Amino acid sequence: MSTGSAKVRKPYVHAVRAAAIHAFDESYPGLRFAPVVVVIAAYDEEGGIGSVLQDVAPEACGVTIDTLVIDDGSRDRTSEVSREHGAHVARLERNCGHGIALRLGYELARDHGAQYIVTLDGDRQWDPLEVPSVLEPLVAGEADLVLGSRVLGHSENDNRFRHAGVYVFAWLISLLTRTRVTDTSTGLRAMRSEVTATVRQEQVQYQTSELLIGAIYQGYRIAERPIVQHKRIAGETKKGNDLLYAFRYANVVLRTWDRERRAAATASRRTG
Ligand SMILES: Nc1nc2c(ncn2[C@@H]2O[C@H](COP(=O)(O)OP(=O)(O)OP(=O)(O)O)[C@@H](O)[C@H]2O)c(=O)[nH]1
Ligand SMILES: [Mg+2]
Repeated sequence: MSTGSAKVRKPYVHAVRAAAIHAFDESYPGLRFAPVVVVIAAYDEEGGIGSVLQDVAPEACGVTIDTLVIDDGSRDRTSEVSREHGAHVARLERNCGHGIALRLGYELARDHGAQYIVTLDGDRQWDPLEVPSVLEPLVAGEADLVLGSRVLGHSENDNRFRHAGVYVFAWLISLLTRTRVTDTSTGLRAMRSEVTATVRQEQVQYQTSELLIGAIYQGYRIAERPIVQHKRIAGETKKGNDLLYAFRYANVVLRTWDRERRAAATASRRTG
């Protein structure tokens, strides 16, 4: 289980990623994705992934949807179950971490023609039936990154510490970036593919806030839609100790904010 610190550099990641891309290209020669690709990073999620995939509609808001599962070194049948449910699958042969798995998914989606990328988790905490709700502002051209917000909607999570953290980090990021957001770690997000290419991303496990803060500083339009967060339907959490999680998340928020505001200031000086 990889619950390691924010930017742990695993020496094998580069080779494992390259091998996964190579194998994916061999499995799907000439692949051209639908305009929307739902990307799911999954690590030992054989119990939940099928249920997630079966409820992703093949079309929403007038655009067709494909699914892409990044199997992050699972030791169970995550890849097989995903294929049985119609997903494209790229497999990292060793566990690399949620952020690395998602970025591989973004890259494959972009390289094979996706216009929009939606993220979900493999444990069905985020409801595939709500994909159209976050997709709608994108397709309407009203936003570049849409967050599904459990604060605007509802959470079935009974972990009060984690739930309080959602409010605290929303407050902090809103204050730092002067952009009102209510849910910064949501797993249900929709974005223009371009956002995933232009925003700097390095985090291995706390990547949602990094992408969000970077997108805000690059001037992308952020929107939120109410959604429901359910309880994990199978398997175990991969996130580890809550206090450590909160501490590391805060660290990532502050460092990313500092990095991105400096980068934005430099860019605006250059353009005069
Ligand atoms: N944390 C973690 N998640 C991974 C990793 N690789 C892929 N994932 C997937 O990332 C998604 C989120 O992980 P979860 O363990 O559900 O994290 P979470 O939703 O914040 O935690 P819970 O509320 O306890 O479920 C799941 O689909 C995981 O299978 C990894 O190395 N670490
Ligand atoms: Mg989860």
